[in-house]
Amino acid sequence: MGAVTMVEYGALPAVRIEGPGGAQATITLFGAHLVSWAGADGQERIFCSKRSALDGSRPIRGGVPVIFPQFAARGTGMRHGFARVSTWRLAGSGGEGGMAFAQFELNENDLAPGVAAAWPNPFSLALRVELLADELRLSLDVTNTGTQAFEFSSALHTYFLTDRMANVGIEGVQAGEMLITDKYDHIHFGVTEPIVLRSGLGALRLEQQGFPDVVVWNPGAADSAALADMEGDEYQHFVCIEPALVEPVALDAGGTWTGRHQIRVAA
Ligand code: TA6
Repeated sequence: MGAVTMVEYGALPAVRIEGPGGAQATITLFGAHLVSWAGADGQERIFCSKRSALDGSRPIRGGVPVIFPQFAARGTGMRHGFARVSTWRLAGSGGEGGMAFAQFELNENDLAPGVAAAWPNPFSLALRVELLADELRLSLDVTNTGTQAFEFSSALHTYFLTDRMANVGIEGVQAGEMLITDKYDHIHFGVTEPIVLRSGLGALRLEQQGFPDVVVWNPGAADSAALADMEGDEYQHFVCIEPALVEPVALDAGGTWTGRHQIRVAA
């Protein structure tokens, strides 16, 4: 329990965490991108496209992209920000008391020159990934290490593996259970209840703190066909449920913002 090893995921260096009861997770340094998670029951819970680039040339299609400092095209910077296309550092790992973890960090010195020039604010990001037997905990700290406030948005753009779209039900983002029949792309502002995701793979209970919003996305058949990094009917096999801070907020010099996401295998 608590083993953390370096592995390869495609052509990308990655960290594999082995947690209690056989739980495991894999996170690439490119993007600090969690690409696989299974709890003690061994069921993979995270979708990653078979056609995803896995060489750092493009964002990974699937997993948990870390979105920072911009959500989607809502700003003048890179779509969904630069964190998902930057190479993070493994800053710590370990485990005790039924939990194993790895922590990844990124600051302005890690950015490609063009990226740094476009967003000249000193900052530090820390993504901590904690594995329990039946639970994954993600925690993102954004720290302003400069002398002037900056604005940012963020999300943990989680692609959940499902069996078929027709079997997906989501509780907690709107009144009643939400079903997805084709393309769906919606920001639910101010979600405070836990969310339950049901599919033929079982149920997951999702909770978040710090992130005020939840984005639910599936491209549906037509948009999926237009995505070069998504294969055939893969859109049938995932839904994105993303804890998000969509409207930019100001972070004062020296300040830290924290967003958390817990995903638990439910009965
Ligand atoms: O979070 C939803 C969304 O903004 C959708 O509009 C959809 O385009 C998705 O993210 C994926 O974006 P990407 O840049 O990874 O293709």
